[in-house]
Amino acid sequence: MFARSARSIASMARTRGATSTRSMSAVAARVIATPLYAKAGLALATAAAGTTIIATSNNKAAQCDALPVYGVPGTNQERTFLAVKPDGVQRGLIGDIIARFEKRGYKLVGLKMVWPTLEMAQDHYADLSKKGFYGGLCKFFSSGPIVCMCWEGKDIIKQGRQMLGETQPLASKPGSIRGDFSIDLGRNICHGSDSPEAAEHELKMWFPEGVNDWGKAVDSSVYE
Ligand code: DAT
Ligand code: MG
Repeated sequence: MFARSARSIASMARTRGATSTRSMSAVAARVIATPLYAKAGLALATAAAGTTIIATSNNKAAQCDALPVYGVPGTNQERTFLAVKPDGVQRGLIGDIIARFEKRGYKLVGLKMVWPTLEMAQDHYADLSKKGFYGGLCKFFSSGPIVCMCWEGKDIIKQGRQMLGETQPLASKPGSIRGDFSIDLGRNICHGSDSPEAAEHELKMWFPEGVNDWGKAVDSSVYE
């Protein structure tokens, strides 16, 4: 059932890619709407390679976003929210972390740097609000910019968690991101959604403006 809906969504995306300027203007107007978190004055940049760019008459650009921001769980269009936390940014690990997912064959469909407010951190970690470490965690998460990413591909939610490693870096296997790059629990450098429900919540929260539905030319060399 998921595969069928994914196919129809994919064909919708293809059709949309060929639609007229008039219908694209409506898409552009929607995508250009100011993101919630950009209003905090803290969103620094959004970029993604290979985006389908549509130039509109007022010289702004936007992309088609036929899929919901959280993709289609259980298909090759499954999506997850991954973030390089303030410690990972400080330590210059953004490129290394992105490279692992790129080299594995996953597709980056959303990327931006955001300096979270304390309120944003509290919202992001709301499920941990009863824990004793919640206050310190939120304070740290809002202490500097993070890199927000939306990654797409088969089984990405579970595979993403495995590639990050265990919450406790000391229990993380060498070869995992946390196992290779971190030591202490409160400085484990990265975040990943732990379920389809979490991915939906987090992607809606961090990418209210949507992401980029672009076709990756080498997908036929990644998927059989
Ligand atoms: P994860 O980041 O692996 O999803 P989590 O959601 O349980 O783990 O916790 C969020 C972050 O909070 C985690 O990356 C590090 C921190 N944390 C978790 N357990 C902690 C603890 N017992 N003491 C201090 N910080 C903790
Ligand atoms: Mg978690």
